[in-house]
Amino acid sequence: MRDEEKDQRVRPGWPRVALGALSGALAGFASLAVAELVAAAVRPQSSPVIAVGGAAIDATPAAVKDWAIRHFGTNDKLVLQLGILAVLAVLALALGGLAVRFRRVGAAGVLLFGGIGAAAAVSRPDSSSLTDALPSVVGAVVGALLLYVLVGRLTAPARSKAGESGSLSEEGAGGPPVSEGWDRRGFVLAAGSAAAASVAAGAVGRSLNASRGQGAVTSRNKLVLPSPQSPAQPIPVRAGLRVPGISSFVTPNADFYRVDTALVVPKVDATTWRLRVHGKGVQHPRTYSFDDLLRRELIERDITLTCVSNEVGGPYVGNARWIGVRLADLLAECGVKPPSRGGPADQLVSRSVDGMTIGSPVEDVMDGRDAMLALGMNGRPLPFEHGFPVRMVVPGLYGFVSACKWIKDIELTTFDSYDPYWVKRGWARRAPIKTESRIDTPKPFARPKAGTVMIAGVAWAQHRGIDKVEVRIDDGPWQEADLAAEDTRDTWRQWSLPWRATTGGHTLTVRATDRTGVVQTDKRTRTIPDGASGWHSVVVTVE
Ligand SMILES: Nc1nc2c(c(=O)[nH]1)N[C@H]1C(S)=C(S)[C@@H](COP(=O)(O)O)O[C@H]1N2
Ligand SMILES: [Mo]
Repeated sequence: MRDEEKDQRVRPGWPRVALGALSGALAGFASLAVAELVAAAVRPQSSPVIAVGGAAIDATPAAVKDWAIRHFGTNDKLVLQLGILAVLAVLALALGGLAVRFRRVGAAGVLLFGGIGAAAAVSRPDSSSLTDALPSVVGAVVGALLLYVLVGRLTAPARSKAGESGSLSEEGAGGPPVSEGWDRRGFVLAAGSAAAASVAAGAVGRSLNASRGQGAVTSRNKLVLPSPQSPAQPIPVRAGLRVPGISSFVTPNADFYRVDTALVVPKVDATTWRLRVHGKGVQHPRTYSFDDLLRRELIERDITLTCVSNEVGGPYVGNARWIGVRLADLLAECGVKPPSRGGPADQLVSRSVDGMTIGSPVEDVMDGRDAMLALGMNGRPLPFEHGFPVRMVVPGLYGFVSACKWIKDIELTTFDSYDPYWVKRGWARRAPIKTESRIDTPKPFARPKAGTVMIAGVAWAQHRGIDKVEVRIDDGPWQEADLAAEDTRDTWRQWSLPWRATTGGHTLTVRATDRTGVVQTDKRTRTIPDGASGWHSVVVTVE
């Protein structure tokens, strides 16, 4: 009996290990809640989950990231954060269980995770201050102390004799010896108040974080875009077909695809925003304010954007009417010459406030196409998600080599001497958009009625233009589709084909031909390194 009792003290029983695990979970939750609160005072991006998540995004192999974008779409970031929280929860439970036997080790473990969070926060590319470590450090210290105290209650003798402390210690009297030799009341009190305080800290931190960036919001609300000196030509009436199910010719801002690495959307105040232009061969380096850009000649252009991660038939393509300043003019003003006129720099690297780097060919942005620093999207200031206050847009180049959002710096350099973000991760240095087409309707596995069925969709070959779209039913001959009017060669083009559908299963396939005569290839390639190719097919069952 004596031996058994001794054993109980040294080797805590499962109920107590479970309470230890609960303590670990509480300590973990308290750490994150406190970190959230401190991050509200420092900056939202310094919160450990955001920092570790950002580091995870950067460290994720290109293939996995591409897979995540394809499968979770814009929810990829939510999935990532939930994943991190799930891993943390498991670790916290384990540390808590361990702490029942090794109290200091458990607490040290919490500090270790705080250290990882702090390291991630200060090494993020958008971190400029060691204060970014504070949320993780303060959170971890609070969590470690809490775990130490809670587990202490589990192993300390009860503060009051059984009977005096009421139901709390009487409850377990007849059961397993969990209630013996530990401060049940102290534990419940400490755990309960810690949980309540954490919920409060977390909630306050959350709402403070959410209300940050008021200056940016105000600057955006106040912004009235001047009417452009060089307006876009009106969109031809017949550029948009009236076929149910086809993508609208202009993609509304709210529906526009979003692809970026930012876990927290940067909120940049236009009144303090600056753009620096410098680097190799820049004879007159300059810094521009938002007002400097507003005072320049503004151009308005319809340009279709495409993501290199868009698989054949995928959704990461959208068309908008942009307002901005001509990038080539601004570069020329700084004394930049394209390589074809003897300029020493062939790569233009844009940097964003969140540390993204994007490299574009200087030759392309200065060859007369409407490469621009965009301030407006479909008649509105850029939405925060799409790069407010200023982003780059270059017709004909995939977004990852051209469309830097939240831009703050342009450096002229060479492709040989610098690899930007995506290139470091296995994507191509140069990536013109491939000629592609997509069937929007009928949808895959649709069951249309026999008779005339409209097959319709979009085709794009930005800056070359679409000249022909053909559709094939099963293994039949290619039939030329009706092309909608072309807006510009920088925009996608709608097409349609009335089909006399007969009952049974059918495979519909589309291919486009661009104005240089290139027929969309049937050779299927992956999105990495320079964009997917192949024909889009849709299988339907006609009833
Ligand atoms: N700062 C920043 N800019 C960025 C990115 C990013 O991750 N960060 N992603 C690029 C990619 S891959 C694409 S396809 C376009 C997408 O622009 P959108 O989200 O406005 O559609 O933005 C580009 N600009
Ligand atoms: Mo992209």
